[in-house]
Parts: sequence; C-alpha cells; structure tokens
Amino acid sequence: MRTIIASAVFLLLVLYTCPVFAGGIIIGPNSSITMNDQTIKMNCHDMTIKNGGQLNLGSGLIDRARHFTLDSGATLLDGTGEIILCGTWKNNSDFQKGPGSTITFAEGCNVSNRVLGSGDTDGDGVSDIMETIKDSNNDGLPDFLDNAIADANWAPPTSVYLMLLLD
Ligand SMILES: [Ca+2]
Ligand SMILES: [Ca+2]
Repeated sequence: MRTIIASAVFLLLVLYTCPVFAGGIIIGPNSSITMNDQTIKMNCHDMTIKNGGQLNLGSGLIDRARHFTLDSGATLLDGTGEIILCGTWKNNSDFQKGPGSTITFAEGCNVSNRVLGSGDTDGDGVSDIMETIKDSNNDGLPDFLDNAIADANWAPPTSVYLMLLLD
C-alpha cells in the first residue's frame, strides 16, 4: 500500500511541474490523479483506469494517448478537460460525458480509431460498442458521443417490425 501511495504522490508531483512525457499510465484501485489544467503528453502510450481508480481531468489535456480504457468501476471526472486519442476508446464503466469536456480522435500511433465497451458515454441508452465511431448524421460527432441519433438507429424491434408492416 505504501508503494502505491508513494507512486501516486510522485506522479502528482510530476504532473504539477509541467507537461510531461508519460510511458503509459494505469490508475489502480484506490488511486487517483487530479490534473487541474495540466497536460499529459501520452506519446502513443495507453491510459487505463482500473476498478476503484479515478482520473479528475479538470481542465487538463490527455494528449495523443493510444488506447484509453475505463474498466468497470473506474471513475472519470471529465470537467472541461480534453482527451485526444489515436486508437481505441473503451468505456466499460458508468462514465457519461458531461457537456464541458471534449473527446477527439487523431491519426497516428500506427493504430486505427475504434470504439469498444459496454458503457454509454453519451447517455442515450445505447452502449458504445453498438454505436461505434461512425457518424450517422454527418455532424462531425461520432455516434457514441452523439445522443441525437440513438432513436433513429436503435429503434426497438417492435417499432422496426411495425415500420416493415406499414412499408
Ligand atoms: Ca450511447
Ligand atoms: Ca453524429
């Protein structure tokens, strides 16, 4: 336990100094990182928040992570912060994105942009893995972040059946 606390304190001290290179970050159980307005340059490394771990993004920036993962039981307080990732957004937690934060994808890291996870980042009742990264209404916001398109794309089977009957 002492090691975990010491590691967390050290990481916090590093984060408070200046934008830093990070060689991959795992926030474990009972650990948390508070970013305030700091930037973490991930340089294509992964960030994972485990069950019981917490990231308080504040107005900070997670810059060019490869894969960003929220395990079941993880906590992300998104505030007005920004996450830029090149690979996979995987939300298996209860996290729902607030209106002030930004999640965007970039090219690079030799990976393609993907969305996985049983979580519901836009809070429209449809899981991220079902909505995926496609942008059905071409408004620039991928479906998993766009709660405006859930009804159109994921009508209950009964409604679909009635539509077929009426067609
Ligand atoms: Ca959703
Ligand atoms: Ca959209």
